[in-house]
Amino acid sequence: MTKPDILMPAPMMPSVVTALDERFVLHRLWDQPDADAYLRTHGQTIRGVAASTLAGRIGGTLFDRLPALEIVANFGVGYDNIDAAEARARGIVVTNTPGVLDDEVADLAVALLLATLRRLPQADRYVREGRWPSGPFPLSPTLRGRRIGMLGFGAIGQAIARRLDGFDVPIAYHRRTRQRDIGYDYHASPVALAAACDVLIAIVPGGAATRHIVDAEVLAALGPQGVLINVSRGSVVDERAMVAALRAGTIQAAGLDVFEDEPNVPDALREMENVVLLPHVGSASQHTRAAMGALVVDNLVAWFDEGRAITPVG
Ligand code: NAP
Ligand code: 8YV
Repeated sequence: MTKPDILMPAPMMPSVVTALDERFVLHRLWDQPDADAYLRTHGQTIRGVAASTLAGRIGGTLFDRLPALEIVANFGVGYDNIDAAEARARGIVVTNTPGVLDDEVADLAVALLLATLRRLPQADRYVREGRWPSGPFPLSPTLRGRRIGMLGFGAIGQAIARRLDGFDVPIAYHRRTRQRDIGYDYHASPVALAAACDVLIAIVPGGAATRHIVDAEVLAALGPQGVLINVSRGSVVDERAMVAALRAGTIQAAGLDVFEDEPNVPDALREMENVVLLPHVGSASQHTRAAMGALVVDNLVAWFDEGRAITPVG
C-alpha cells in the first residue's frame, strides 16, 4: 500500500519526525531551499499536515496549495495558529493535543505565580551577582490573603484551581458559560473578575474572540496590588496597556509565559524588575512534549488507518 504524504512545514521533535518517517512519506518543507517551488511540485499529493506554532499561520493560502489535504494535526492544545473555520469549510479535519499537557501547564502556572510574587528569579540573580553580602534581599509580596481570578476555566484552568485549593486562597472564575455547583464564584465579565481578585490568571484560547480581553480597563480593575499571570496566548493581553500599567504601578507585577510577538519580547518588559518572563514553556518538559508528539502521530495514523481522528477540535 502506498504511504500517505504528510507535510511538516517547520521542524518538530525527533521522536515525531522518526515516527512519521516510518508510517508516511514525510515532506520536510523547512529543509527545502525553495518552499514555493517544492509545494508546486509536491502539493497535489499532500494529504496531511503536522503543524506547530513554529509553522506560521495554517489557513486558506496553504490549503489552496494542498488540494488533497484531509487532516491538520497540531502539536499543542491551542490551535489559534490554524484557521479552523476555513479547514471545516473545506472538509479538512483539525486535531490538537488536549489532556496530555494539562497537569504540566498547571504546574508551570503555579510555579510562575509563586516566582512572580516571591520574586524568585530576582532573588537568584541577587545571589549570582554577589549582592547578598551587602545586605538581605528585599522582602517580597505574598500569596497570603490574595484572591485568585481564573480568566478561562477549562481543562487547564480547572487543573490550576485544583492545585491552588491546596494553598488556602479563594478562587473565582470567568468564562462565557457559567458552571453550576462547582464551588467557585462566577463573574460575568473579565473586568468584574479582575475587580474581585488580586491575582488574575489568564488561561483562555487565543484568537479573535479573546484578543486583548485583558485591556487597560481590566488592569485598572485588578488594581495596584494586582498581579497578572498569563499562560494562555500573548494576544489575550494588550501588551502595550500592560507595560503602561506595570510602569505606572496600576498593577503590581506580572508573570508571563506568552507574548504578542513571540519570540520577541519588548525591551520595556525585559528591563522591568516587577515581571517574570518565560519563553513559552508551559508544556515544555521532555515527558509532556513526548506525549504531545505521540498524540500528533497517533491522530495521523488513526485517520489514515481507520478514517477517524482521536482528538478532533470542536
Ligand atoms: P479549554 O479546556 O478549551 O478551556 C478554555 C477555557 O476558556 C474555557 O473555560 C472556555 O469557556 C474559556 N473561554 C473560551 N473563549 C472565551 C472567551 N471568549 N471569553 C472568556 N472565556 C473563554 O482549553 P485549555 O486546554 O484549558 O487551554 C486553554 C488555552 O491555554 C489553550 O487554548 C492555549 O492557548 C493555552 N495554552 C498555553 C500553554 C503554554 O505553554 N503557555 C500550554 C497549553 C495551552 P467558555 O467556552 O465557556 O467561554
Ligand atoms: C506548546 C501550547 O508550547 O499547547 C499549547 O497550546 O501553547 C504549548 O503546549 C505549543 O503549542 C508548541 O508549539
